Amino acid sequence: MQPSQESCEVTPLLMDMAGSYLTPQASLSTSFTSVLPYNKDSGILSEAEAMKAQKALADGNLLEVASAAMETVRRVSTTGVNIAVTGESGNGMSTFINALRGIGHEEEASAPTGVVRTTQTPASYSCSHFPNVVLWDLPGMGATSQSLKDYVVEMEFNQYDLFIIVASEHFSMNHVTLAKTIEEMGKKFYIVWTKLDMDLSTTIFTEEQLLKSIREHILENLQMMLVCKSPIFLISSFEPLRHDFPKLRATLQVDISDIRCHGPLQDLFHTCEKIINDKATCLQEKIATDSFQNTPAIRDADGLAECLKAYQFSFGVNDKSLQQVAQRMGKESLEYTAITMSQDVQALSRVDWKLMCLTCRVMKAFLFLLSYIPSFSSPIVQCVRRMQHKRILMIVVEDTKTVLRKVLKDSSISG
Ligand SMILES: Nc1nc2c(ncn2[C@@H]2O[C@H](COP(=O)(O)OP(=O)(O)O)[C@@H](O)[C@H]2O)c(=O)[nH]1
Ligand SMILES: [Mg+2]
Repeated sequence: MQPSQESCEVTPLLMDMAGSYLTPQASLSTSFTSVLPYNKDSGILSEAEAMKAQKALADGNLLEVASAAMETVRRVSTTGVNIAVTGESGNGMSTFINALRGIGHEEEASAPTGVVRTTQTPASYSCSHFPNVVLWDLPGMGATSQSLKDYVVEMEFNQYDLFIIVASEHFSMNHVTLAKTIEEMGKKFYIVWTKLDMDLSTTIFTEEQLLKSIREHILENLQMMLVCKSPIFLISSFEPLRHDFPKLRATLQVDISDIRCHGPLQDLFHTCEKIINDKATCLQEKIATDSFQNTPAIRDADGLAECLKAYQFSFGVNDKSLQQVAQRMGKESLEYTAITMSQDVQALSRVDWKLMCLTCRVMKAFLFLLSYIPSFSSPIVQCVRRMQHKRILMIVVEDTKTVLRKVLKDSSISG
């Protein structure tokens, strides 16, 4: 299956590696895979970004990690995204693409539409609302292939980042199977029910009843094949400002950004998580020996509040650092401080039962009584102290990961 030559909207499609334009013949002999216009390498974390985040975390500088995340998001914000529009012929796929692009079907750059089958090969279209996104108008199911399996192979479904399944008038078994196939590929898809204007003009129900029944009809069919819930939009391509069309645009905007950022930010999280875990292991080893008492920041090894502060500072989840991070992410400080468990030792001892046991009155009384038997006392006190410190350390480590997840999520949304 080759991409159509009928679309000239997305110029990179017709460029060869040297940047020169391919002749139609040359292009026709090029595989579909090789002409997908974007370099997926931009969707991974660069070595420099990983190094920067690693160093920042080792220094407990979460603000710098937040900057690294935002830089990554900025870099990948132009990564190409391929969206396939698929369905059955005549459902209104090409008309939907024109509506999404905000152009009429009579315009020269529009996707050809009509009652006869107009789309025989995949055709690509750019869209000014979504820079660096290619909308692929696929031939309808059954137009070219014998079976859905053939269709999926011929259309090279694995090349797309997101699918829009267009349906109208009825939601067929073909639509459901298509949805199931895409779901099994681990890809995201939307169901777009179009020609709503036609449904509304012929129905005997109120608009509200009609919308509800269409939605239920789609959901029932999807559930028959146990397809998970996916976004459903009820639209008319002739009224791109009404019904679910604005919501569809907004959802697309978020998902396109998510597609671009997901891989690199996941990489960044794993890189950071490893540093956090290594740092925790190192501190645990210190705690296991007596040397932790000599750690300058922990002057009094018994002072758990002091110990908590020292670990918070070491991982960059102290109040001041969280405030700075929140500010960098354009959020209220509270949004960041409220998600951490380790606000103060008293609060911590209430929510963490392990720490509660280690710091409760019974434990204190026990340690007090032990102090009358000095030969016993010292090793047991040391052991309890170590357990307390380890527990606090692990809570701070978990908090650091929680804050990190939020930083990555917020930076992805801001992108
Ligand atoms: N009333 C109405 N007609 C539509 C709508 N979308 C598409 N059509 C019509 O449906 C027919 C098939 O549309 P087309 O986009 O070519 O379908 P495709 O084969 O799925 O690409 C055309 O006559 C379109 O004008 C819509 O939202 N409302
Ligand atoms: Mg078409």
